[in-house]
Amino acid sequence: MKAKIEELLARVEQFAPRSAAEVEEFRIRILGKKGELNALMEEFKSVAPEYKRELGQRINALKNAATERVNALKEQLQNAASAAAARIEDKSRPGSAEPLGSRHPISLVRNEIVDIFARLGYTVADGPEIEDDWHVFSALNFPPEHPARDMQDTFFIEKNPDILLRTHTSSIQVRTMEHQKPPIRVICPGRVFRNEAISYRAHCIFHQIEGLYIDEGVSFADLKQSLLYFAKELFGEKTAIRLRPSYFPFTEPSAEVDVSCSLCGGKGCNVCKGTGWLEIMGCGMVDPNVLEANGIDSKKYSGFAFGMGVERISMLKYGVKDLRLYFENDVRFLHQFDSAL
Ligand code: 2NM
Repeated sequence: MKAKIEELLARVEQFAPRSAAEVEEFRIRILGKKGELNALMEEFKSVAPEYKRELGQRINALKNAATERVNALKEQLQNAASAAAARIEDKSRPGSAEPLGSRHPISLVRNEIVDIFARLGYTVADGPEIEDDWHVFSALNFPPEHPARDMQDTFFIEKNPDILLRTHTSSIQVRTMEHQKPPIRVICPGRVFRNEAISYRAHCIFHQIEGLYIDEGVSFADLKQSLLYFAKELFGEKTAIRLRPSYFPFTEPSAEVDVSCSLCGGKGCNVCKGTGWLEIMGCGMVDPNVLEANGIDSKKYSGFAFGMGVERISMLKYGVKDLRLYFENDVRFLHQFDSAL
C-alpha cells in the first residue's frame, strides 16, 4: 500500500496538462467519488492497526498534494485563456505596423522620365525581351556585318533563324510602327541585354527609355525643343543642352545630347570632369530607310528618335558611383530611397 501511495504521488507531481479539460479529467480520476484516492481509503480500512498511523498520514499528504496541484493548474490555465481572449477582444489596442517597402531608384527615375514625356503627348509602349533579328537589327537599318550583331555583344538564344535578347528598346518602336499609322508618339521603357563585362559603369542587363515621334513635317528643331523641355523638367529650369554630332544606324543626322552639369552649374567639377557638361542620351532624325522598312512613306513623313540609359541618369540624379548597386538589392542602398515617390 505504501508503494501505491508513492506511485500516485509521483503521478500527481509529474502531471502536465495542456488544457483545463485535462485537469478536470485528472481530478475526477484521482479525487472523484469513484477515484483512485477513495479506492485507497477503502483499502485503508482493512490495514493492521499498527500501520494505520503512518499510512493515514501518507494518504492525507497525498490528498492535500493532489488537491493543491489540481487547483493550481486550473488557475494557471484559466489565466492563460483569459489573457488570450483579452488580446483578441481589445479592439482599441494599436495595430502592429507593417514595414513599408519603397520603390527601386530605377523605377523612380523611369516613372519620372515617362511622366515628362506623357505631358508632351507620348504614350507608353511595351514589347518582348526575347526578340528576333528583324525587330532588333534589320528593321533598324543595321547592315548585315554590323558589330552589334556579333556574338560578343548580343546574347543569342537560337541561331538560324536568330532569336536573341533585345540589345535596345528600339524593337518596341519597330513593333509600334508595324500596327500603328503616323502620327506616332511613343515612349518605350524596358530592360535590355548586352554581353558586356560587369563593372562600376556597365552591366549585362540594364534599362533604357527610347522615344519616337513621326508625323508630317517633324524637324530637327522639334527634336531640340522637346529634349530641352525634357532636360529642364528632369534637372531643373536652369539646365541647358548641347548636341554633338554622332552616328547611329537608325538615325541621320544623329547626335549625342549633353546637359549642363547640375552639380556645378556648368563651371566644371569632378562629376562632369571639369567640362561643365554631362552626356545623357543619343538622338537623331529617323533614317528614311527605317521608315520605309516599316511601311511608312518617307516622302510624306519624317520623325525623330532618342534613347537613354536609366541607370546612367539615376547615377547622375542620385550621385550613385557604382552601377552594380542597382542590381544587388542591398537594403542599406534601397532604404535610402524610402521617402521618394
Ligand atoms: C538612340 C539614339 C538615337 C532610336 C531610333 C529608333 C527608331 F526605332 F526610330 F529607329 N528608336 N530609337 C534611337 C535613336 C535610339 O539611343 C541611344
